[in-house]
Amino acid sequence: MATRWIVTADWHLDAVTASVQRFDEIVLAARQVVEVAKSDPVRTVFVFAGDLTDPDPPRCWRAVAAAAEIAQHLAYHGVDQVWLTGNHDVLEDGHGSHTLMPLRSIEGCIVADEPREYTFSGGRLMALPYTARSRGYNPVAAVRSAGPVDLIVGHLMLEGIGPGSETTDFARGRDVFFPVAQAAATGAVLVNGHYHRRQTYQGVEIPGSLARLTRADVANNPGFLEVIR
Ligand SMILES: [Mn+2]
Repeated sequence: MATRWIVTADWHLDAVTASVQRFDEIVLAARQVVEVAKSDPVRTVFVFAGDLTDPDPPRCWRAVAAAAEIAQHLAYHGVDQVWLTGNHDVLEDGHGSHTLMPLRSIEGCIVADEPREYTFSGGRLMALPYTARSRGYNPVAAVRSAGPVDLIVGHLMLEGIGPGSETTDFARGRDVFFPVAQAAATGAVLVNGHYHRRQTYQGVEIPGSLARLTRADVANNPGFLEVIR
């Protein structure tokens, strides 16, 4: 039986557009993605591909609370889930801290804050999260050492891609590149968060953000990915 991977990324629940806090509407959109995941829990894996919220603004707390509530809800309904850290989620504190840490205590919720493979009932996923410098890794080596996987999901950068709001207003952290050639050689479906416009770039599927976050995103069509594999 094929697995249904529901991939969503770049919620940026702390986002402010022209002085308007976007929290309420983005959480509503996130809950709709959750409803889709819940509609067929047995064969679904919910994947959050990074960038929940910056750790700095005080409003990060309600963003973390919303994510915890959603993760708890998914767990209650029996949906497998994995949450990757993005470049906005991590702190450079030397301890590998990030805004997804509280989700670790939810039973059945996987937080992928290091490169790793995960086995679910219906398939295998390799996570290539963005990490702080103190937890830095070589994505090329990580993919080369991977076993067979169905999906490789990252929150890294793609060389040569057209920049959007993730690169302008939402710049944060350093460049760590998605190992496109090595990942493609595995035969897995390739997915990467970070970029706010839904697109396919060099064979890598990008879900895009759940909302238009700046005026530069006006032509974006926010959504999520459903990968059957
Ligand atoms: Mn990002």
